[in-house]
Amino acid sequence: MIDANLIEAENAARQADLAADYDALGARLARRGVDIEALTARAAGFGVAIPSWGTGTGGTRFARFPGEGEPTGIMDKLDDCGVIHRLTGATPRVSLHIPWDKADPALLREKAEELGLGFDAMNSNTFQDQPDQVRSYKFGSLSHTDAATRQQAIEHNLECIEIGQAIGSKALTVWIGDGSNFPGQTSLSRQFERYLDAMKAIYAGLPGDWRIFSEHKIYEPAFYSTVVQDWGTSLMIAQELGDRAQCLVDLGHHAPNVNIEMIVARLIRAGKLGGFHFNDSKYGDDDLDSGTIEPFRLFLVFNELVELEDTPGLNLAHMIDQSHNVTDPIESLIVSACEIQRAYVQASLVDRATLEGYRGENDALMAAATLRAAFRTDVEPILAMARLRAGAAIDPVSVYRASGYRARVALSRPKSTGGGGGIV
Ligand SMILES: [Mn+2]
Repeated sequence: MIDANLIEAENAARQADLAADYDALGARLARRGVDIEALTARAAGFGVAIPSWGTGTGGTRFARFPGEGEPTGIMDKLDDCGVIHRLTGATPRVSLHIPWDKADPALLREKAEELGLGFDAMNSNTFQDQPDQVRSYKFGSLSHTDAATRQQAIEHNLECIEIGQAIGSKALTVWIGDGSNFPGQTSLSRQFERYLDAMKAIYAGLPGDWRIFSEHKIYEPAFYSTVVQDWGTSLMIAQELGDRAQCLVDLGHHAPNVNIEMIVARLIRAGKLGGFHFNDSKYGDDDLDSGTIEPFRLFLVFNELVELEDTPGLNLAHMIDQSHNVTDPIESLIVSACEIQRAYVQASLVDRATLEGYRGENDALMAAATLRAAFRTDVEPILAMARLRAGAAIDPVSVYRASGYRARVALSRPKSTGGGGGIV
């Protein structure tokens, strides 16, 4: 799909400059006692999963403006994910959304294998009604007042596990839109009890080597109360369900100014951090591209992850969750994956022994300066070298544009219609 000769030619044109930049950075880092090769190895070992739904143009509740050559189904989406991984070498897995991505598991497996991809956590969907659905989720799903509706939502989640098992996934992420729009509309306590009971039924069907992730979100689509509204509730859920239940932190699902890196540290302490949905935001759950608004916050999240990376049992599912409204989704996902990888490498650069020394002396100014020294380091040559060595592209977006991939697939993919809201 992306001609190997094109990648090679584009890399060849940039290789001498990269080598010079890499050597210069290596020399600078060596003066700080840092081995650049160790960092490049860490960059090469880092992966983040692509959300299948992110490959199509997203939208708001006002409108959706699709571009040319949008994927028409899961096989097209997997092709696009294959392109992103081919060019970045940093996105080896795809996270599926059911029922949007429903297909013959054997075909899914075959296609993924062909593209060198695997599958990350499965995502259930009980926040909208499907055409063949018997009972509506208008007033909730896993926490609905009606037992039969709850049961329908439970069965959907069990089906997601079944499909996931057939394609080699090992986790299920549950996010629900349940909540209320009016004070008094629902019993805050009984609604949560119903949710817990339903989650216990799903947990009972979880295979022994699987995990279930509880994803919280402060508001939307419910605007007065949300059943799983914050990390405290998510932690309660994970603790009540059992060892294989953990919390998933979506960076956009918090109140403004919440200290997310502290939540990360607390959940790791509790053995309950399961994974991330990376994105960025300015005002709310904006689903903007990772690292575009608050790159320092992304760095601080990774700073906690790196500081605590030797915590026994820590096994994180890194996934992107974004909505691309004004860009080519493939380009946004390429850049986002690189930005997440960048934050990881920058956090790996923190001089932890020195930082500990300043902490011990209560030297707040120098402790903060130690973090900033890592954050300010331009690690692009490390990321580019990791890509080059993996056979990916030194400059992935340039190669993607030169490849003409989007125009080519537009010939065989029927034009997608605009239509109404497309929040994902
Ligand atoms: Mn999410």
